[in-house]
Amino acid sequence: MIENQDKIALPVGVTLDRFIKRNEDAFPFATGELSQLLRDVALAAKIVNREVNRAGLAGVTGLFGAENGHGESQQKLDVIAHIRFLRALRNGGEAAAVVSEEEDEVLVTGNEGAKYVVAIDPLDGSSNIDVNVSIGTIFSIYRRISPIGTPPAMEDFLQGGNRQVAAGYVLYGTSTMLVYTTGRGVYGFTYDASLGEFFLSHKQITTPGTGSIYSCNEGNLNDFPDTVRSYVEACRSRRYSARYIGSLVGDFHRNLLKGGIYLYPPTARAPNGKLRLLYECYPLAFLVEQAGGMATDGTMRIMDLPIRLLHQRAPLYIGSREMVLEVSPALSDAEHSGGPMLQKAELPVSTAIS
Ligand code: AHM
Ligand code: MG
Repeated sequence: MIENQDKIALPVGVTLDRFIKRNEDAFPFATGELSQLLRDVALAAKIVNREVNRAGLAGVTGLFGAENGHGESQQKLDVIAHIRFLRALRNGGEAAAVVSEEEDEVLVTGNEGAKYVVAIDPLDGSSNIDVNVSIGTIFSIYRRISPIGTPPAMEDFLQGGNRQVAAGYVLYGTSTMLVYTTGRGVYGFTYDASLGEFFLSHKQITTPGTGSIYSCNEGNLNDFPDTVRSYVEACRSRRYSARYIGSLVGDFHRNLLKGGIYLYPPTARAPNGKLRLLYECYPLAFLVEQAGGMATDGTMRIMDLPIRLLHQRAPLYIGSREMVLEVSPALSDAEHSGGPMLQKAELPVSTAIS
């Protein structure tokens, strides 16, 4: 799964900038644009981190008074984070277009010569903003398929999860972390605000093969499909721990490190699930697979799910491999009968940096 491991193994304590630079040097065709894009994301993350930390003081929590395109009320910080990331990506020059949870349409940056496009949920877990609970940013990067030098197209974003070249998240928690993958393992960086730097703190993250934490909104249990309801009941009877923040990044991050499963099944209110494929499910699926875990919609690998709409929703079962297999019976059967879909060798390989 992880190539060039020796070349990118650096002592914990290196800065994100240095790590990205060394990482880039390990790949002969690297031209530095993707590296710059990752630095732009990190810069915006620092700015958003500052806004999140002083949100109560600056009076920016609470509703902005508008609704985003999906009829969800926008929080002030959602809007601020959206603007910060957009500016960083536009001014950095390496993103031709951006899709954000906060806007219906593709946002064109004017950087027509850029090779990449970015899908982003600028501030996820918005219901937690006002109550000082962890929130996060999720991002996903594609190499555009529209000709470079021409306006970017919607198709650039509808390539499917396997075409991601990088993905990651920022967790604004007890400390702020940036975790990302370019398809060669998962690395975590912790922010030192006094120095204004992210430092490598979690080298080559691998997730436990199983765990004893399950994370879902159990208030919706009666709406869950039978297989999922039975699985949750099994978790209870095994005395697993229920842990659910209601911030996907926080729940995902905890389970990634400790072992566990996050579930957002279809419900009566959200028959296709609640989460968005492009900037929530795909990027976390890419990360979890790179860490040795698994992500499905209950019937197939999230990375293989076709996408037709920018803001398409999907059910999500993600985390430790054994646990996700248990709630995805068709895939489990395929694996046991030697089916090809879940072989580790099939982890994404379409991630060359150029
Ligand atoms: P958001 O993008 O509006 O913040 O919604 C996504 C969030 C996830 O972070 C979280 O896991 C989930 O919605 C919580 O949903 P619910 O309140 O239905 O449990
Ligand atoms: Mg979201």
